[in-house]
Order: sequence, then structure tokens, then C-alpha cells
Amino acid sequence: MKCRVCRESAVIDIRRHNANFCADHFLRYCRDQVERTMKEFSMATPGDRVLVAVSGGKDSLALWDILLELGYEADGLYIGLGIGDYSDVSGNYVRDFTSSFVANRESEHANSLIEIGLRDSYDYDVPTAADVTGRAPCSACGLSKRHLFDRAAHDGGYDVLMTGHNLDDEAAVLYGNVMRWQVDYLARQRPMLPAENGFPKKAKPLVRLSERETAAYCVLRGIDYQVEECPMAAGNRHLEYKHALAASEEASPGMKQAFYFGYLREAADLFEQSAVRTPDDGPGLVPCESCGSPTSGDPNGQPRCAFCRLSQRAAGADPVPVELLKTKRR
Ligand code: Q46
Ligand code: ZN
Ligand code: ZN
Repeated sequence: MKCRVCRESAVIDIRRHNANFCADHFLRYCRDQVERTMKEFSMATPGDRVLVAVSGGKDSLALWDILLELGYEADGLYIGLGIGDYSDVSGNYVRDFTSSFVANRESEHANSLIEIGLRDSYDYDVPTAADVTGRAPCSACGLSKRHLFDRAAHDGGYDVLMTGHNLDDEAAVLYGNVMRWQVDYLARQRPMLPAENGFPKKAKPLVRLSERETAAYCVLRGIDYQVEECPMAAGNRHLEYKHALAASEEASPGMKQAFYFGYLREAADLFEQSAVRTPDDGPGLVPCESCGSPTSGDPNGQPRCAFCRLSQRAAGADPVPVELLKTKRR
């Protein structure tokens, strides 16, 4: 197996591109794919201040590294979710990455890490919020993360908030949305959403890389990352969809990319145009009475955002350990 570029021996094959690469040319391929995606979808231009949401997993750490390699001013944002050992270990990977790959880098910018702990700052964690509110853990978690990402990007004056969603993630979300015809979600399934209604611009620059590629990127760069699955993910539909798509990709390499980019090219505009306008679309938004974030209010007619309702219910409740929550949910 020879590298497509230099003909030296290759370390990875990428079947959907019918290409093999040596280590150096694979790293360059990853950076090129990210740069191309950022340009194609107007995600950022040099000089923009970027906030990268990092979880300690391979995708977000690879993204942060690539952005710094490309010369962006990029700070990391880590949210401590309080999911037992999983969160403790994930936080350590983020801190180790920051001290070895970010802090010592020669750069005009002092790129740094922002950390927010749900337990320290809001007196709750994801398992406890799920238990108290009866929400699925990923729903309580997603709501908390979205709110804190938006707030940090807004308060810090960043031009764009970036997340490490890769091609496998986005194809699986698209597949789920199509299977259930979630047309409002389809209308917003874009790799870049502009800033609007008080929410920051959001971008997913890894949509041209698969998770196998982001893992290989980290290994070749010497980046250690959390390899364990989140203990709350079991039974999550997203994983089911990923497995279904992986089987199709195995049989026809390139299917996932064709599915996702074909959607963006052929159908995304149609869904966006036909989307039902909801109060969340704009003028109906009011500032949350507790935190000031834009919200359509709560069902009781009070101007309180979903995050404040969730955190106020969960704050101060007896902490529920991960294992106990899993037993209760069985
Ligand atoms: S961290 Fe949170 Fe994920 Fe764990 S609880 Fe679900 S959403 S699975 S990316
Ligand atoms: Zn090469
Ligand atoms: Zn609020």
C-alpha cells in the first residue's frame, strides 16, 4: 500500500476516496479537508476568534489541534457534566491536551481553555437532572451543553462556536431525521448556522472526515483521548443509526458522504424554505428573566428559558450516581 502523494508506504487507506496516505500526507489531508469545509460553508476566516467545544474525545481534540495548526485563534470550552468517572477522565484528557498541545505552542495568540463545571457552577449534574426531571439523560445533557456553549460564545465575544461533529455523526442525525420525517430539524441541519436572534454562529468543520479518520489523526499526532463511550449513551438511537449506516458504508464505500452532501446539495434549501415558522424563529423571543438568554418562554407564560427551568429544578437535589440512574431506568 503506497501513499497517493509521495509513493512511500502508507499507514491508512480511505476507501471512499480510493486513496492511501503516509502519516505526513494523511495529516495534511485532514487539515485540507477542514480548510476546504470552512471555506465552502463560510465558517470562519483567519482573524476570527473561535471557541471550540471540547469533550475529551477524539473529534473535538482533533478539531482544536487542526484549527491551531491552521493558525486560528481558538480557545477550548469544556463543560464538566458530572457523569461519574467518565467525566473525570474526559476532563483530564482535555487538560493534558491543553498543557501539551495548546499552552506551549508558538502563536501570536494566547489560546486557552475555559472550564465550566455543572456541579460547581449550577449545583447539579447530568444524572441528577435526568432523574429529577424525568428527561432522558442525553436530553438533559444536550440542553445544558447547548445553553452553556451559546452563553460562553456570546459572553466571550467569539465570532463562531465550533463543535467536533464528524461525517458519521451528521449522516446518522440526517438518517434519524429522515426516518422520522423531522422536517423542522431537517431545515436546520446545516454544517454552519449563522448568528441570529441573539444566538452565536455555529459550525461543524469536521463533516468531511469520518470518525476513523479523526481517531487516526489523534494517534498520529500523539493526542491521547477518552476512548470509552459515555455510560449514558446505551440505548441511544443515534448509535443504532450509526451502526445501520456503517453496514451500508462497508458494502458501498462513499455512501455516507453521498447521503449527507447530497442532502445539503439537493434538499436542504427545500426543507429550509418550507419550515414551519415557530416563536423560536425570531420576533417572539424575549430575554429569560433569570439569565437573559433569548427564549420563547415557558409553558406557564413566564419568560424563563428551558435551561433555567431545568437547572432550578435539579439544583440542590440529592446527587444521583450514574449506576443508580442506570438501574432506575432499566
Ligand atoms: S455526553 Fe451527554 Fe453525550 Fe453522554 S449524556 Fe448523552 S449527550 S451520550 S455526546
Ligand atoms: Zn506521502
Ligand atoms: Zn435562562
